[in-house]
Amino acid sequence: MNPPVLDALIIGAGFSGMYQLHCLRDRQGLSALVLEAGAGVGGTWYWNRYPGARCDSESHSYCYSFSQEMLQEWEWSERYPEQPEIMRYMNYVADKFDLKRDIRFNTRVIAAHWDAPANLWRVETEAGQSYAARYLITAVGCLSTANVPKFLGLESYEGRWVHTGEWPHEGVDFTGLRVGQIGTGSTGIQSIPVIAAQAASLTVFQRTANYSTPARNHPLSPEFQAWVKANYGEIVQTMRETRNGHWFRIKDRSIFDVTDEEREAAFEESWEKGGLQFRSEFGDITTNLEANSKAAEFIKRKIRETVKDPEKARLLSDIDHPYAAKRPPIDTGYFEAMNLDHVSLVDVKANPIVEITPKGVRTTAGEYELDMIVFATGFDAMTGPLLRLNITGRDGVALRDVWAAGPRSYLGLQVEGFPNMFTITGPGSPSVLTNMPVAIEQHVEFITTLIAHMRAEGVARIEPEAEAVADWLVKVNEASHETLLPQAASSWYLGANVPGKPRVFMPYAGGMAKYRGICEEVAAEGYKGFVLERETALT
Ligand code: N01
Repeated sequence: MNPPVLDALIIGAGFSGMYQLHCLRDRQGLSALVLEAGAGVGGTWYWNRYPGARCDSESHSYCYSFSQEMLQEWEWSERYPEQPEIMRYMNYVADKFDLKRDIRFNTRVIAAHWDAPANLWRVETEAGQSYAARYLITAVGCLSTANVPKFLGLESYEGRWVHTGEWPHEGVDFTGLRVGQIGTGSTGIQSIPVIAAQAASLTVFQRTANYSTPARNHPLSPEFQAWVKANYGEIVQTMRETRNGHWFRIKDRSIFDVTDEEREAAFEESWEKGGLQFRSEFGDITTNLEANSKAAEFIKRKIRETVKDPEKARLLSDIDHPYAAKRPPIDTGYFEAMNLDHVSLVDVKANPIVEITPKGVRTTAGEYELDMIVFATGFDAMTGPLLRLNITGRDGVALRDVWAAGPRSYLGLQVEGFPNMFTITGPGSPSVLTNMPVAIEQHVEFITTLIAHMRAEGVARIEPEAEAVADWLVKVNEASHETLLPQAASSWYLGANVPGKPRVFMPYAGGMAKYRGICEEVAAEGYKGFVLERETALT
């Protein structure tokens, strides 16, 4: 039996999918359904329950801004929201807008194909259900496909292993265990101090040393909460105007405009304040290598001052890329945890991991016996969540093949040959270089307006022009080279963390504000760069 035809199918019930459902169903009056693999809302936060999981964006800016009522109603408790608090927030939003009735949980999409004669997307789930819809909207996030390196012998390991991005919901008790953790990215840096506080021993396997600045998390005072609520209009305005979508502005001064003493004082003050603002202290930190090296040296010195063991301090401060060329972590006691006697650091750049043995991890320097291994090894970022949906477009062409040499899209929103499919925060959009809710709201609103336009104008089909895709690819590439981002050889922005993945800089680095302007211009010029086919053209 043919499934009933919906207006829109949305894949994923995180920040993107929930807002998209609200926009299409409640504002446009369309029939829309969300298919979600997890048993609840939350997206990335539903899966990333690892110890210490907390957002690096400040809570009052890590939320939806579309509803004044919600901004006034919801109360964040700490400077950075912890995973359980974000889950409470997501459930609050879902309940407020009665979203769950149109979300099918425990429903993993395993394939989607474009049925050209019917002008529909047909979607299959793991449980064998079929769905059909006019528009397919992927809201699968950028960091939702766990990257478990294919280590030789993993299946022979007699202990337990877990990936931070697929953390057991019942939690993990490390008491009395010899734990090994592979990975020191934003996730690993958060989990290490928390695991160290419980485990009998913690062996950290570091491949690339990382910069980190202190988060300085704290409970929010009633005065700050009141200030935020009174000033939300201005805060949201700033988030929309800045490059990264944060609530603070990047300072409009060069590192070379100040004396050595003034620079040092500015860095010290910023270090004490904590958070991602550190990279915004001077406008050229992320664009000029010489300016960047001043910030990098400051952080490396702080690491050496904090870490007492000279060898650990050397390994942790021997960083091979410019500051913030990889996503800069912020931490709560990461370098301090390295001072604990039961925390050891293994350099797996000098002595790579050879295999996982039944007893633990073997590097070229020896074997480490472990009761548990934590993989904080990140994600098959940006393209991974989309490719695992097994999407085929016009003429049965697979997205996997179209993207074999790297993702190609127009504005990170649509792929040529995949009509009426929209990718929220897809590769080629600012997405991961932005405070995510800001990027998500902009994309969802663009897609909603575009669909409304199509319906009003009798447009049955939309996809980008080949030329627009080619031009956008050049722009994405150029924008990345205006920054220092491509200079980190092992960054996941480049796909370099997954062996065999094409090395292409995936997000648009021109800044959220500029991108928003480009999208507005595209819409104002009748969706320039898209091919819009009317109903009559199809009959
Ligand atoms: O992943 P990562 P993540 N052998 O890819 C190492 C967001 N996030 O989960 O750098 C040995 O950054 C790898 O080493 P290297 C944020 O955008 C947000 O930490 O490739 N090591 C690296 O050390 C972030 O950037 C928040 O040499 C291996 C680590 O594993 C993104 O998620 C919190 C290896 C992976 O680091 C991803 O962060 C957390 C191997 N074979 C994350 N393979 C908040 O805002 C990989 N590694 C809360």
